[in-house]
Amino acid sequence: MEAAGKEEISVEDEAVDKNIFKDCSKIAFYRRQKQQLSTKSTYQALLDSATKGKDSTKFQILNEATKVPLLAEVYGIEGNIFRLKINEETPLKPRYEVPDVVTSKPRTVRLISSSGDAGSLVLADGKGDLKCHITANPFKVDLVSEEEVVMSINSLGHLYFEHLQVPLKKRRRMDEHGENFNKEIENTKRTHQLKDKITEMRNTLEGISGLDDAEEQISNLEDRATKENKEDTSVDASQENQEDLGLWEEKFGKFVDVKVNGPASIGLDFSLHGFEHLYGIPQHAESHQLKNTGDGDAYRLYNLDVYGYKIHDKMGIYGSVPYLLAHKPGRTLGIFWLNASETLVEINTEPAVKYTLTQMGPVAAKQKVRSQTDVHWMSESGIIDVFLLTGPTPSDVFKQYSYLTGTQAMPPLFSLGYHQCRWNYEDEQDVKAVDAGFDEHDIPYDVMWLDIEHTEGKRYFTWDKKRFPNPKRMQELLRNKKRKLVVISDPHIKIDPDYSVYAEAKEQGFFVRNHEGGDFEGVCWPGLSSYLDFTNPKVREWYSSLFTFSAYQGSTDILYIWNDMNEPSVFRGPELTMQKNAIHHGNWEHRELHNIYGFYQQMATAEGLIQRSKGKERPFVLTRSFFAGSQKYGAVWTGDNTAEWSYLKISIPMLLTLSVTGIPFCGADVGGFIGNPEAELLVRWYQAGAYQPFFRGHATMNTKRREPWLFGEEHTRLIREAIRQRYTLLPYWYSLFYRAHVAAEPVMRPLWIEFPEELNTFGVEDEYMLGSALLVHPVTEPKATTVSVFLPGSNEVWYDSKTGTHWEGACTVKIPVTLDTIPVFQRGGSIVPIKTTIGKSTGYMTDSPYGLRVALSTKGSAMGELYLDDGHSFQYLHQKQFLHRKFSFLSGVLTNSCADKRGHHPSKCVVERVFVLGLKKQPSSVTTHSSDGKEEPVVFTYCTTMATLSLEKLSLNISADWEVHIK
Ligand code: NBV
Repeated sequence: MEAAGKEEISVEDEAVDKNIFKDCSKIAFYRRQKQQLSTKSTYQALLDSATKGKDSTKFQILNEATKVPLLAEVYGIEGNIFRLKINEETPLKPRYEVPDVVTSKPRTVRLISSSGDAGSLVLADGKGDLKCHITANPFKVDLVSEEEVVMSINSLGHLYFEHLQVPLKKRRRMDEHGENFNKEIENTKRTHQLKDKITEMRNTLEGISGLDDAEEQISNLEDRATKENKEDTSVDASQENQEDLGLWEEKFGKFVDVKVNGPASIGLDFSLHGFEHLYGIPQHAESHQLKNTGDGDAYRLYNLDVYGYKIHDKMGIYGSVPYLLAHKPGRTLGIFWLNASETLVEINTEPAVKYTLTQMGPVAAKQKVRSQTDVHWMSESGIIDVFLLTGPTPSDVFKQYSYLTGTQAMPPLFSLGYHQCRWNYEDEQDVKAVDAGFDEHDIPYDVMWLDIEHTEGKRYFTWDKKRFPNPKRMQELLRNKKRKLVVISDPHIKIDPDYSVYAEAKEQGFFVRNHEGGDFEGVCWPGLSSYLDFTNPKVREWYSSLFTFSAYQGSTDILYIWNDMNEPSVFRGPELTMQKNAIHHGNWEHRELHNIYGFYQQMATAEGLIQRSKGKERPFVLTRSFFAGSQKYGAVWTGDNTAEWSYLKISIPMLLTLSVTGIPFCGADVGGFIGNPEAELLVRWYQAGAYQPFFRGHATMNTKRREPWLFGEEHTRLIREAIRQRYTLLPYWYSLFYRAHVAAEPVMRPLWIEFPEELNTFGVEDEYMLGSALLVHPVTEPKATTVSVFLPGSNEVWYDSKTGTHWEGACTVKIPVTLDTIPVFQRGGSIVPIKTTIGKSTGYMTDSPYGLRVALSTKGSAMGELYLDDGHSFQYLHQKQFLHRKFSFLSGVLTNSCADKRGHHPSKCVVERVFVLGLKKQPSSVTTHSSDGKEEPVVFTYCTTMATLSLEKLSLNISADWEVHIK
C-alpha cells in the first residue's frame, strides 16, 4: 500500500496508545475552570435594566470580580423550548457562534415577563405552564414546569466566561509608548464592529456596484487584524508565568498550541431535579446511561481518529453531539449545548436519600431528599448558547431536538440492505469474485465498498488504473444485479500540482490555512496533503460539483460516497488532528469549529450527490465524523472497533446513544475492523448487525479474508440466515426510517423510551427495541447456552419471533440459545410487515409479496403500519408518491386501511401471508372482504398448543382497503 502514515499508525497494533491523546489533566481550560471554582466568584444579573426585544429578553450579567459585563438573552422557541445565550457584551472581537446546525430560524414565541420577589424576573410562555425564573444575585435561572422546578442553571455557581483580552506584551508596549490602552481596546472593538457591518453590507449588497470598494476595505481591515494578531502571538513570559494555566500557549508533548486570542473558555452548570438517569453526548465507547464523572474524568467531546479505541472510556472519539437527555418517570428533558469547540461534560448524580431516625434525628426522619443530577459543561471557546428542551415525554424531546437540528434524511432503500466492505477489495477481479460469491452462496447483499486503495495514490475522485482499469464496466456488473458501489472520499488532498482537484483548490484558496497564512499541510494517507475548508460555503459548492458525472470520471449513478478521516485526521498533528490555530474561512481558528468539520464534509458530499442527479435522487453518504444535525446528510458508523466480544457488546449502547441524540442511521463494523474474529464471534456479529440500522461488514488490511462463506458450511448458513432475516424485515425497517424522517422517532430504541414509567428499563443496554414492536437481545457472549432477557411492561405480552412461545411482561426469562438463535421478541399488540420472498438485493424485492406478523395483546388486538415509495427518489416528498397503510386487528377483524390520504403510489404487491400469534380460540371460518363487498373464504391452519393462526396463499393487494374476518 502507498500509505504515508504507515510509520505513524501501525495498522497491526490493536490497542490504542492513550498517550497520544489528552486526558483532562492535560487540558488547560479544564484546569483553569477547576481552579477558578475553588475560588468562587459570583455573577449578578442586572434585571432592572432587562429589555424586551422582538425575539428575546436581554439583560446584563456582571462578574463581581472582573466587572466585565456579559449579555444574556432568553428566547422562547416554539414547541416548549427555551434558549439561553450568554456572550460578552462588547467582546474585543466577535466570538464564534455555530452556524448551519440549527435548521432555518427556529420560530420564537413571545415570553410574558413579570417581576418576581426580591428583584427576580419571571418569563412565562403563552400558556403559563412553563416559566424561566431568573434570580438576580447570585445569578441563577430556574426552569419551572407546572409549578415544579425541574432544572436550575448556575445554582452551583459554575458560570465561567473568559473575556477576550489584549496580550500583556502588547499592553506593556503601549504603556511604554504612552499610548492609551483603553482607547486602543475601544478602537479594536470599533474595528471589529465595522468589520461586522461591512460583512452585513456585503450580504445585502451582493451583486450591487460599490461592492468592490467594500471588499477592499474588508480586505484592508482583515490584513490589519491578521498583522495585529501576528504581533501578539509572541508570548510574554510573565503573562505565562503560570504556565500550566495555558492561557496564551499550551504544550502537549512536542506540540505547542499558540493562542492568538488567549483564553476564551466558557462553562455553566445545570442541576436536574429528581433525575438520576442521563443519556447522550456521543461519541464515547461507553455505557448508554451516562456515568458519574470522577475527578479528571469528564466526558470529552473532541473529534479524534482513535484506532482501536479503548472501551468503557470517556475519551473523545470520531464525532460529537453536545446534547444530553435526562429522564425520570413523568418527564424527559434535553440540554443542547450548541458549541463546536473542544467540550467537556461532568456528571454528578446524588441519588434520593431517605434519612433514618438514627442518622438525622426526629425532624429528618420523614424527610426524603430528591435525587439530583448536576451537569457541568465546559468549552474551550465560543459563546454559551444552550437550548433547554422541556419534553415532557421522550417523543416530545425528540421532536423538539429535531425541530432545531432536523430529522434523519430518508435513506434510499438499498442502504438498509447489507453492505460488504474491506480495506481493500483489491481490484475489479476481486470485486467480481466477491460479488459472485454472494450469489453462489445465496446470500443477499446490496452494496460493494471500495476503500482508499481504489484511487491513484490516494487521490480521491480518481481510480487506480491497474486495479480498476474500467470502473464503469465494474459498476455495470453491479447494476445488473441491482446493486450499488460505495467509494471512499477523504477530506485531505494530496499536494500534487498535477492532481486537478489539488490544483484547482489551491488556486481558489480552498484549503484550511496555517496561522502564518499559507495552506495548512499535514500528513495523511497520500503523504503531504492540504485539507479542504468545508466550513466555506464556496468550497462546499465546489466540492459538491466534483461529484457530477462529467467531473468524476468513471462514476455512475450507482456510486455513492463514504467520508472517512474527517475529524480531521492528521498523522503528525497533535492528538492526530489539526493544529487548533489553523485558520478557516472568515478567519476563524480551527479550535472554534473543530467538532463541526466532518459535519460540513458530509453536508457537501450529500449535496453533491443530489446535484449530480439534478435534484432527483436521494444521496447515501456514510461519515465517520459527525456533529449535531449530521442525520440530515446520511449515516454514521462507530469507526475502528476490534474483533473482540467486548466490542460487539459495546456496539449496542454506542448505537443507542447515537439513536437518542438524533442520529438513527448508525452501525458498527460487523466482525470488528481490527483483528480476526473467530467464526462464532463473526456469526454473532452478523446476527446483531442484522438488527442494527446500518449493516456493514468491514475489515482492516492485513486481516484474513472473511467473506461470509469462508468459515465452513454451517457458519455460512448461519450468516445467510441472519442476513435473510434482515431482508425479510425490510418493509418494517423502511417504515421505521420513515417515522424517523417525519417524526424524529429513533429506529433503534433503548427500552426506557418505550417504557418511560418503568424504572427497571432505565439502565438496560444489552437489549433494545426496534421501533415499538420488536425487542432484540443479541447474544454477545462466547459459547452462550442461555441468555437472560428482560421483557418489560406489566400489561404486556411478548412472543418469541421464532418459536411463538409467549411470556407476560415485567419478567426476566432465561432463553436457551444455540448458535442459530437470534433472540427477537414481538410485542403483543403489534403488526410487523415483512417480505415473504427474498431477492439477490433489495432491488429484486420491489414486487415481492408481503406478509403480516400479527402479535395479539392481552386484549386480543394489534396495530401496525407500512410505508412504501419508490425507494430512491424525492417523489414521495414533491409528488406525494408514497403509500402509507395502517393495519389493525380488533375483535377478530384484520383491517388494511389508508394511514395518509395525501399519498398515492399504487403497488402491484400483495399480502400473501398472515401469521397471528396469541389467538386463543380456533376459528370456525376465515374470510377476506374487499372494499367492493366481495367475500372469499381462506384456508387456514391453527395450532392449539402455540395459539397461532396461519393464513397462506392470500392475494390481498397491499394498497387496497380490505378486511380479514376471523370468526
Ligand atoms: O481507509 C482506511 C480505513 C477505513 O477502512 C476505516 O474504516 C476507517 O475507520 N480508515 C479508517 C483509515 C485507516 C485506519 C487505520
